[in-house]
Amino acid sequence: MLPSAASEASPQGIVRIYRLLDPRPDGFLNDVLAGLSLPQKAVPPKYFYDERGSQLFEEICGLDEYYPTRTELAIMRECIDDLAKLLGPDTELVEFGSGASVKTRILIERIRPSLYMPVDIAEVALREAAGGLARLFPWLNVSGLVADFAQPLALPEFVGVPVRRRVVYFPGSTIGNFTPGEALAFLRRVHGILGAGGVLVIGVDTKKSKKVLDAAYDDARGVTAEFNLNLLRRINRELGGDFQLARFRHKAFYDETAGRIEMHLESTHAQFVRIAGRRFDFAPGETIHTEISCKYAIEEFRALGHAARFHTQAVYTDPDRLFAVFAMMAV
Ligand code: AVI
Repeated sequence: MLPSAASEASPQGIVRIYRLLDPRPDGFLNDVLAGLSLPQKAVPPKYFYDERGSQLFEEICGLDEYYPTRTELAIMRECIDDLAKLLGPDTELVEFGSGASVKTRILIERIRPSLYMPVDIAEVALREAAGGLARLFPWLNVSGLVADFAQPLALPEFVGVPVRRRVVYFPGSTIGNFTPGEALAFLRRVHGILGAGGVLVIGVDTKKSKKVLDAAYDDARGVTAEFNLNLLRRINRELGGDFQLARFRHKAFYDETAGRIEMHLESTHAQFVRIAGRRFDFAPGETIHTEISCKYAIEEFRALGHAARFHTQAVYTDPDRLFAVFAMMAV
C-alpha cells in the first residue's frame, strides 16, 4: 500500500502528514463483529486508542504502579551518548508510535536525524505530537504517517535528504502487545523496512514478579480499568452498540506460564448486547479478551531478534532489570 495524501504546515517547523488509504473503511466494525463471534470473545487492542483512549494511556504512563514508562526514560537518559555513537550521523528516524514521549525528544535532540517520520494509527495524537516536535526542533524535517504499523507498509521515499542509515525506534514495549509469533513476523517486516545496516532501537518489558505486574495492569486509581472499558464506550459511539458499561468489569492478570499479561472485560450478569443489528450473548463471568502484554527475558528477546536476522549490538537496562532497550542491526 502506498501513501495517499500529503498536507499541512505549522508556523515554525514544517509537518507533512501522509495517510495510507484504508482499503477497509469498515475495519473496526468487521473486527468487532468477528471478534465477538469467537468462542473466546476478543477485540484487537489497537482499537483502544481513540482520543479518550490515547489520553487515558498517557495517564497510565504516569501511574506509580506502571513502571515501564519512567524506567525506559531513565534508561534512555543513561544510554543516549552510547546510542548516538552507535547510530552515527545523518539518520532517517522512523518511529512506530506517535512520538509524544520525552524519550523521543531525547533521541531527536542527541542524534539530530535528517528526517523524522512518526507512524501511528491515532491521527489526532500523531498530528499533535508531530506538530509539537516540529515547533520544539525547528530544524527537524517531520513527516508523519497515519497507518497501522502492525500491517505491512511501504514508507514514502524522500529525495535530496542526506541519509546514511535508517533507524526504526519502537519504544514503550508495544512489541509485547503482539503474540511471540506476531512479534517475529513484525520484526521480519521491520528488517525489510530497514535494509541491511539499518538499526532497530526497541523497548522491551522484562519478566518479573507477578505482584509487580498485576499491579501495573490493575492500578489502585482504576485508570487502566477506565482505559479498558473505554473500548466499549467507543463501540457504542462509533458502531451504535448498546453495551452497559456498569455491567462489565476490568480484569487483568499476569500468566506466569505464558509470560504475559492478559486483559479482559468481564460480564457481571447474563446479558446480551446489540451491535449493527447483531446480538451477542454473555454468560455471567464471560469475558471479552482485549489485550495481551508479553514479557521477555533478555536472552529470549535477543533470540527472537536473531530469528528475524537482527544482530543485537547493545542491551541497555536499569539496575533492577525491569526494562530493556535493545539496539539491533539488520544483517
Ligand atoms: C501500549 N502497551 C505497551 C501498553 C502495555 O503495557 O502493554 C498498553 C497498556 N495496557 C494497559 N496498560 C498499558
